[in-house]
Amino acid sequence: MHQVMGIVNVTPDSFSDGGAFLDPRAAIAHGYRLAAEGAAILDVGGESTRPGAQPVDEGTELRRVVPVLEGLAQSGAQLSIDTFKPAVARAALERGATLVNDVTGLRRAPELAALVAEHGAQLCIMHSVGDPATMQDDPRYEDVVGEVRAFLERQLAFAIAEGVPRERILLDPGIGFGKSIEHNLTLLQRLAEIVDIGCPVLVGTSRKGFLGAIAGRDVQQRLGGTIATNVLALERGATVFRVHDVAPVADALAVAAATLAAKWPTKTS
Ligand code: HH2
Repeated sequence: MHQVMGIVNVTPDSFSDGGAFLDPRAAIAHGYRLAAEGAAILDVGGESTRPGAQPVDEGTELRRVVPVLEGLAQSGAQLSIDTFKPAVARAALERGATLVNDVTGLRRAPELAALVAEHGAQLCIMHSVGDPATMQDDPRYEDVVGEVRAFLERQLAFAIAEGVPRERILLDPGIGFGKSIEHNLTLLQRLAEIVDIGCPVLVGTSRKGFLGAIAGRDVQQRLGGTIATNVLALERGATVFRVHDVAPVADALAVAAATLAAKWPTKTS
């Protein structure tokens, strides 16, 4: 059982599609396209978290995402809000979002957990270190998998204590967020140790820099690397796949899932 999460970046500066969907009509049309291509979830974000990105104020983020969430209400896909700001999460939850995707894993605003609980929504807790502005400045770990796992377990326990039922929580190792190429590869190789915590695991490798570094590709040419990493993550037990290119990744995952099960049709959501 797996789900594809399509990315809807309503930003001028996202690393791979910045500016393409800043106009709400373009973002809504893009969301509908991704849903038609097989995205069960649409992740709407109004602030880039790429390395070096500058913060966006709450008002700007709200103005970007609210019309898009409203426009996607009838898309048939589950709506997710990619934010760590409680006011943005609240506005999204009031407009039909049922998943809050927090790339700071409740570090920036622990009160997000109670807000999610109050709305009966789902929460994605992602591992990251520091801020986007500085997170790629020489990241270091003694044991990257152990440290990411310990962080996720700690934040999971906190979210449960704040009233979010365990079955509504997703965990994410945060590929590319304060990690070297080797850190990303180690986390993907040993993803089963994160899956072992017992919550559904979300992975986001789509078009990220380490894929380009390995294959020698610029940002628009990383679909092959995106597919390879998502298929391997599926094999290691991940269940939600956050991607820009929904159709080809959905096809790859469907074939990979059928192969792993030696069975078709396999349930895809
Ligand atoms: N990656 C990005 C943003 N949000 N959320 C989760 N849960 N996991 C991820 O790996 C993740 C995420 C970065 O990708 P993108 O949205 O394409 O870029 P930008 O942050 O520049 O908008």
